[in-house]
Amino acid sequence: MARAMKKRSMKAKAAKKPAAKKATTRTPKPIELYYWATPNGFKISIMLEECKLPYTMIPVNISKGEQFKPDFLKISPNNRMPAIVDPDGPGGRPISVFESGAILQYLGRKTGKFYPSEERARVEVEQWLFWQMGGLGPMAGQLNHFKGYAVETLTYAINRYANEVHRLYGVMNIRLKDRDFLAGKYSIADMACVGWVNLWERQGIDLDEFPNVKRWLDTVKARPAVQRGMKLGLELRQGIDMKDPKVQAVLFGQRARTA
Ligand SMILES: N[C@@H](CCC(=O)N[C@@H](CS)C(=O)NCC(=O)O)C(=O)O
Repeated sequence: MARAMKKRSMKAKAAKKPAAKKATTRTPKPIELYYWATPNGFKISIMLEECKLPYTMIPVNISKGEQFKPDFLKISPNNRMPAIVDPDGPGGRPISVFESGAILQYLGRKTGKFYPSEERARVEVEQWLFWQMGGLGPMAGQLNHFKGYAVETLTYAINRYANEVHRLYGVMNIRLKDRDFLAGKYSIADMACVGWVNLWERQGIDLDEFPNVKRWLDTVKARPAVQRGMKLGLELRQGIDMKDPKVQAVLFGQRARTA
């Protein structure tokens, strides 16, 4: 008797209990990475790998002009990769971001990783991130162009950019004299630079002149996520000749679009 009553009261209790919530662990939707295997592209593949964010890579073959496809231009109006679409953007709605520096900052804010929120630490990172975006990247890019791709040898242009790149390595070497990474701790600023510094040989730089940069490069390149990021999509570039006039016609001599 007592047992039966107990059973009934247990049943009644169970009836009062609110229905158990269904488990709501949903897998995050992958970020779409519009990408080609270049130092600017590596910045984002490295960050996605470092943060272990799920992503799908959508190749943008810049040697074939895929950066001019209307759907890509809606995401990246500057006809440059990398760009991302995050289906889980602010407010749960999709967001697209172009410009590698802005993407790194976005992913840093989204994950809280490699981009500190404390203002002083954040300013340290931003200074070196923008140093890369406005200095090392463009100067090394121009050097690469005049050294490797220009149809005529323009000594003045080569020297101008070679000197500037050399100067920038010097700035970096001094900065790294008493710290492991550009902003102290490993951050998006290091991710922005590694693909560019990795081209030191092609840039005509003697790394023995810049021992702190050399040590930094070895340390950053030893990270498994960096290795994965810098391998992404390399196979797609195989066999592309940047000196092919058809490729050069796509990439060089671009002028304003009207739409
Ligand atoms: N400031 C841009 C530069 C990106 C950039 O120059 N991307 C190159 C490849 S490294 C590109 O997409 N080039 C296509 C073109 O020149 O049409 C960023 O950092 O995202």
